[in-house]
Formats: sequence, C-alpha cells, structure tokens
Amino acid sequence: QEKKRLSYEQKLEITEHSFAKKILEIAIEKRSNLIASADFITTQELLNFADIVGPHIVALKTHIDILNDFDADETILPLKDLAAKHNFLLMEDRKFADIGNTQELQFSYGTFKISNWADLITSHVIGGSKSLDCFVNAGIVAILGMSSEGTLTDSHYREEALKIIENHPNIVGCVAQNKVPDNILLFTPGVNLGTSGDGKGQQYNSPEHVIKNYNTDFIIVGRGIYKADDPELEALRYKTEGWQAYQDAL
Ligand code: S5P
Repeated sequence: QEKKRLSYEQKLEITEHSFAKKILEIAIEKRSNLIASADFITTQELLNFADIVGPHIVALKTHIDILNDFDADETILPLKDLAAKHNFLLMEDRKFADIGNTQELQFSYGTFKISNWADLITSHVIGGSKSLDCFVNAGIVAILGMSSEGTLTDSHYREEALKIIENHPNIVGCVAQNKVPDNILLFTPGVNLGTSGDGKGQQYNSPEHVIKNYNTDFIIVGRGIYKADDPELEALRYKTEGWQAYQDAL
C-alpha cells in the first residue's frame, strides 16, 4: 500500500517553528489550504481583496514592492487589521537572494520594513545557510524549485538546497513543484483551474494535481482568483478543491 500523506494535525505535532504551527492551526480551523497571492499595484485593491477572500485563506501573499502608492500607515496598518480580523498570516514574497548582511538590511530597513509586519517571507537559499540567519521573528519559506519554464532549479540544485532547508532553524517550509520530506511544509504556486500557462513562462497545474502528486500542504493561487469576475466565489472554489484533494490523499 502507498504511504499516505501526514495530516495537518500530525504535522503540527512534529513541527518546531512557531509560524509553522500557526499556519497549520489556521488550516485546521478554517479547513483551508489556500494562500491567495495579492499581486496588486494599488493599496485600495489589495485591501479590498484581503477583506473579501480573508475568511477563506490561511495566508495572503504579497509583493509589497509593486504597489504604486505604498505607505506604511495607509497600507500596512489596515492590512494587519484585516489579517487579525480574518485570521490569516501575511507572507511577503520578497525572494531574498543576497549575502546575509544585505538581506538583514533589506528585511528591516528601506521603504517596506518587512520585518515589522510579515509573518512569513520567501527567500532563495543561493547565498548559503548562514545568509538565512538574519531572518528572525519570521518564518522563512525557502525557494527550492520554481514553477517557470526553463528555471535553473534543476535536480542537483534542489538536492543541495534541500540540505540547507532541512537544517536551518528559521525555515518553516519551501516553495517547490515536487515532494519534500514530511517535516518541511510544502507551498506550491503555479496553480490555476482555467489555464496551463500565461505566455510568460508560468506553468500551471490544478490544486488536485499538486496536492495528489507532490503532497503540497498549501496551494498558492494568484490570477486564478484575483482576476476572476467574482474573486470570493473563486477563492471558495479553490479552497473547496484544495481541501477535498487533501482529504482524499489522507
Ligand atoms: O516558483 C514560483 C514561486 C513563486 S513564490 N512561482 C510563482 O509563481 N511564485 C509566485 O506565485 C509569483 O511571484 C506570483 O506572485 C504567484 C503566482 O501567481 P499566478 O498569478 O501565476 O497564480
């Protein structure tokens, strides 16, 4: 018999990191494994979207540096309120990729002061293990493999990256398009029910495909939801499909 995946409850027991525990607790409570990617260029759209899909998601993933009108008071304060109101985590998809000292500066200073508000941050591991020591008081979601066509994250890269990911205490999980060991939470983007690509290299699979084949813990959906005519209805559809696929895999 094929080995079944671990449940979120089982993962909660084996995980050490406080942000890994948090996202698992939210998943169990909301019966959701959905992360919405909110790739908006205005604060108003970002906040509206967060309020609408908030009840259905475990985390909202941002690219805070694409906002045309970012303002700490006008953007971050209401966003934090919405995260508290609807109980979701804030995941800043910064994809750090530098030496430790530079990442430390990028994490806490400049316009966005990510360390002040992000629960989870994404980071490449290309700078080596020590470069990740700076990410304290947040959970790192490390980039193991990318979803885009022609990515350089080949099997050799991923093998070496996984050694770093498995051994760094600040890491809660990774972004990948393949199975990973049970003690690392798996976040999979490149999820869309309507299309197989975007003409710009992005490659899509269904929630069912990634959850069944990679044992994905959390699906990350961007345009599939925020470009829909009714984003709330679409969020519910991805949430339902994602949860059903998870239950079927247990
Ligand atoms: O390999 C990756 C890693 C990430 S974090 N592929 C991705 O697409 N992402 C991000 O997920 C990407 O930056 C975008 O914010 C989101 C996917 O958006 P969509 O509109 O293609 O669903």
